[in-house]
Amino acid sequence: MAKKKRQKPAQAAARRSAAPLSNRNQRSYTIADHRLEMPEFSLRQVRVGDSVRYEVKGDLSAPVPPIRDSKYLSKKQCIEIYRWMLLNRKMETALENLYKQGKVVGGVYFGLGQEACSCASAYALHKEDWLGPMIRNQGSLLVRGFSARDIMMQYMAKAGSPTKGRDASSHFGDIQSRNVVAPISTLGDLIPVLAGVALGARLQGHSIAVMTYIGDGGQSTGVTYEGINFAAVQNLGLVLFVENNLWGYSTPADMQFRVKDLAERAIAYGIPGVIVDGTDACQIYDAAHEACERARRGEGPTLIEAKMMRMKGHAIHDAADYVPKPLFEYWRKRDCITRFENYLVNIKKWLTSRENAALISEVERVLDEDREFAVNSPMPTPESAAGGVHCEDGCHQIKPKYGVPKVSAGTGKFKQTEAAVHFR
Ligand SMILES: Cc1ncc(C[n+]2csc(CCOP(=O)(O)OP(=O)(O)O)c2C)c(N)n1
Ligand SMILES: [Mg+2]
Repeated sequence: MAKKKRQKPAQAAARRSAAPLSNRNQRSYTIADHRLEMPEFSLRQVRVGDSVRYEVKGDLSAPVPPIRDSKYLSKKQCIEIYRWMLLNRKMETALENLYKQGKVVGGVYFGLGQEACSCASAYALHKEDWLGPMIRNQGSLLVRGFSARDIMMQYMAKAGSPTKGRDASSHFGDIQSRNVVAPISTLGDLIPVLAGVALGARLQGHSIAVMTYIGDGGQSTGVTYEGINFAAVQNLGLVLFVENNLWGYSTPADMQFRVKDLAERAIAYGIPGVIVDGTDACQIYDAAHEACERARRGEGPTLIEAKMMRMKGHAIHDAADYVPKPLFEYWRKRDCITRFENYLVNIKKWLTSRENAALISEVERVLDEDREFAVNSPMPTPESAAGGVHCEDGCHQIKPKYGVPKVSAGTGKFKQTEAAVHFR
């Protein structure tokens, strides 16, 4: 009889670790992934002499996926979002030209390829909700009620711009009527600020949605962790879009984090994580809408990872030469506007070619008018430079938006008072 070969200890250990764990030791978590395509490719850094370049590995020949039908959007709403996306893109093209004409003060930042993410996300907000956009979310600002004229004047530092020419490109908001917190350049810092807005609203008896964005690069910051964790622990209505556009400056996402999907980070915060195709406006809207509804019900934050590609350099000064060309070609075929246009005109037949052409030329007309107005409007006077820094009329009151509640001892219920916060 053949003798049974004795296993070496290392082999036995390997067999043990490959054996299925009992249910008691095993945990499973769910990340909802709404994409109709799951691209699998990776970027590798290659050193050639003194220089470095990136190589892309994976199948880049896959057919372009269809748009996923929205569970919530009507025909009219889809067309409205499409219009915002067109305005977003055309405004940024106009800004690029104004920069080349020497009319812009400072740089220009683009959200090319990310218009669906900006516009369809902000479209899910209600009037009483809040938005904290980042530099590429100029489409979100348009949806929230700023005009292309405001944004172009801001870039040209005109007297009539939101900051009256005192601050750069994206650094403006509106806490009075549009509920927009000005972007904060320090990456991640908007997250605790927006969580604080939700907390403030809740102390005043309102559960609202507060939406902000962070990039694949910016999500590595410590304050991102602190902000999301605080919102999670406090059950605040934070809707965080992690815009994974594959690059942070010239650093590819593969050199930024080891998790497969950034949505997986949600598991460690104990909140829902969702993945969407960032070039599909319907997927973006549906995820944003569900997260906002959850927020308004007081059920806490949601992390939504939107996968897409930054289709230009970091800003206008960056030619993005380090991006492998096949990657651009792959994502250009997935352009969010071309795909949405095809969906509306050819798939759903919600727009005839003629209606589509009329819509595009109406957007161009509005933009031309706004650009002319912005170009011809005056620069600020030198004397005005120091204005608006300190309160000029003595002390003023900033009234709480929703009224100040008081937590009465014992009941934990809110009572309204007439109190207001004084700033001196
Ligand atoms: C805390 C912090 N570190 C560094 C920077 C400089 N910085 C500005 S944008 C940027 C890259 C951001 O990449 P990502 O978060 O992926 O956003 P994207 O530009 O791709 O939209 C860096 C490093 C900063 N503004 N804040
Ligand atoms: Mg990025």
